[in-house]
Order: sequence, then C-alpha cells, then structure tokens
Amino acid sequence: MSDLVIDGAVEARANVNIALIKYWGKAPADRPEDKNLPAVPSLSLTLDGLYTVTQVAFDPEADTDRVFLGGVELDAAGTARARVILDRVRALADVAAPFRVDSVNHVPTAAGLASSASSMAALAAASARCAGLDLDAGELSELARLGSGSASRSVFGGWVAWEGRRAHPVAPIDHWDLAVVIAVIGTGPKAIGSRAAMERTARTSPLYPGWVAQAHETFTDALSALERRDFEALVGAMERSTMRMHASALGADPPVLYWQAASVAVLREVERMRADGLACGFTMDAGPNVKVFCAGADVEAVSRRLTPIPGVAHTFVARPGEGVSVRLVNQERP
Ligand code: 2P0
Repeated sequence: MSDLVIDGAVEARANVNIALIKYWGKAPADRPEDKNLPAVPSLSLTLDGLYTVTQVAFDPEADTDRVFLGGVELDAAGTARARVILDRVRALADVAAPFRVDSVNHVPTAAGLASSASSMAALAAASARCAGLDLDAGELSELARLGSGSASRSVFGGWVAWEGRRAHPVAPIDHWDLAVVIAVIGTGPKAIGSRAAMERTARTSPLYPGWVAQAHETFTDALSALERRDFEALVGAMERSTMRMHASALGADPPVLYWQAASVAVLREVERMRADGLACGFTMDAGPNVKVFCAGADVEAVSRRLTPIPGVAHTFVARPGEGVSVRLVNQERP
C-alpha cells in the first residue's frame, strides 16, 4: 500500500506543446495500458505561458470521481477521459478511493491550441503524487499518454520526441532561440476532433499507409536538423510532416479538411517572407490556425506580416517552455 497524501491536495502545472513532426494515427491497443500508442513518431516543442493547473485530492465521501473544469463539473464523457488516468493510478497504487479533480485551463479557447495535452499531463502528475506514487518522468509520460497521446510530450520541457510507450526530452529550452507566431483564424464550421479524425483517416484513407511509411524518415530528418540547429532543414521536415498529415486526412471518407481560405493565405505569406529573406516555416494541426516558427529575434517582423492578412483574427507569440511541475497544497492538518 502506498503512502497516501490524504490530508491535502496536490497541484500540478503543465504547458501545452506544439508538434513539428505530427502524431496522427494509433497502433492497435489490446490492453488498457496500450491506449494511445502512436502509429508514428512525433517531435514537439513545449510552449511557455499556455498551461493547465490541476488540483487532485482523494474524496473518500464520494462514491465516484468528480472532475471540475473552471469550476464546472464535467459530464460523463469528460469525466470518463480523465478516469482512464485515475483508474491506472489507483491500480498502480493499490487504492480504491475516488478522486476530486479541479482543473483550470490558461489556454485561450480562441488560441486554437488543444488543451488536452496540458490537462492530461497535469492530471497524471497530480493524481500520481496524490496517490503516493513516485514515478519518474518517463513513467509519468506513459501515464499522461493514456488520457491523450500528445500529453505524453507535455511532461517534458523544451524539445521532446515521442516514440512508442513514452516521450523523452531531446534538447533543452535554451538549445535554440526559436519562437512560434500563432495566426488565429476564424473557426468557420465546427471541425471534427483530432481523435475521431485520426481514427477515420486510419480506417478509410488510402493515403494513410503512405503517411505511416514516410513518418520515420521525416522524424529522423527533423531530429538531426534540431541537433545541428539547421533551421531550413528543420522547417522543411516540419512542413513535409504537416502537409502529409493533412493529405492523409483529406483522403478520408468523408474527407477531413481543417483549412480555411485564410489558412492558405498565411501559407502563401510564409513563402513570401522566405523569398524576402525572413527565415520561417509553418505548421498546422486539427484546426484552421497556422503556427509559424522563426528565430526568437524575428517574432515582431513575422507578426507584422501575418496580422493584416484578411481572416486572421489576431496573432500571438509563444516561446519554449518548461515541463510539468508539482507541489503539495493544504498540507496542515486541522
Ligand atoms: C500532434 N495532434 O502531434 C497531432 C497533430 C493533432 C494534429 O496530437 O486521441 O488530442 O487524445 O491521443 O493527442 C492531437 O491529438 O489525440 C494531436 P488522442 P490528441 O500534436
């Protein structure tokens, strides 16, 4: 039996991350602990200032887990997603008591950055510690992955690779002074969520096997470019991964198209900036927003070029950030 932290709560804070080399598609899962195993390796940068703070405590009075986001209790589907992690923590710690989870996202909804990575990484770290588990970062990454695949990467700061069961850090925050300018684009019709979209792509797109077949080479190209700080090679690999991910999704039945006209306008402006000698490169995820990587010193020049584009609501800048952190709260007994 574990050394339970039952007289207080544990608080964890985790940042979102952005993938340069994309996770899109899962390996088959036979056991609960095989959930969200990726079909392809991915590479990400954890971002500063866009994060989730989550408090977890045991709630022996309750008969089931209760999960609150921004003070509002989640419905059964939302709670079920968190429970995948909570059930695993209970199994590892050999405890049965329900948890109470209070989570707040500091990721603007309009930012178009999925908060599932930061939420599930924070939930994994807080609940494991609350149950007295002393997991190392790799074990925590595996636990976070059960809630959301991309959460496996948010456990670590800086540049992170994810292959197989867990992610691992590949370069620290100060390895390279790069930043991301995010062009927020009006949402248009409601997009299909990434979990359903990648499942549909894998099941119905004739382009999916091609996506999987090229993924490892694109990933190793990006790792090598990152190691030698070769910006052109890094954004080349990032843009190939982005376009091939979206191409595989376009081939699904029915097709998955995340782009708006303004998304394409931003991609064209990236081409023009490069032609003008301003080094930058784009990526896109499961939505219309475009994220443009550039040198830290060039964020204002890039923002000035993206902000006036029709259909771009606004831009904001994100820089490399830390991995998950945990602290105990309310430890004193009454
Ligand atoms: C990524 N995305 O690598 C890719 C690129 C979206 C596009 O990881 O089903 O929310 O929870 O494992 O992690 C978003 O997918 O999916 C994602 P699940 P997740 O960032």
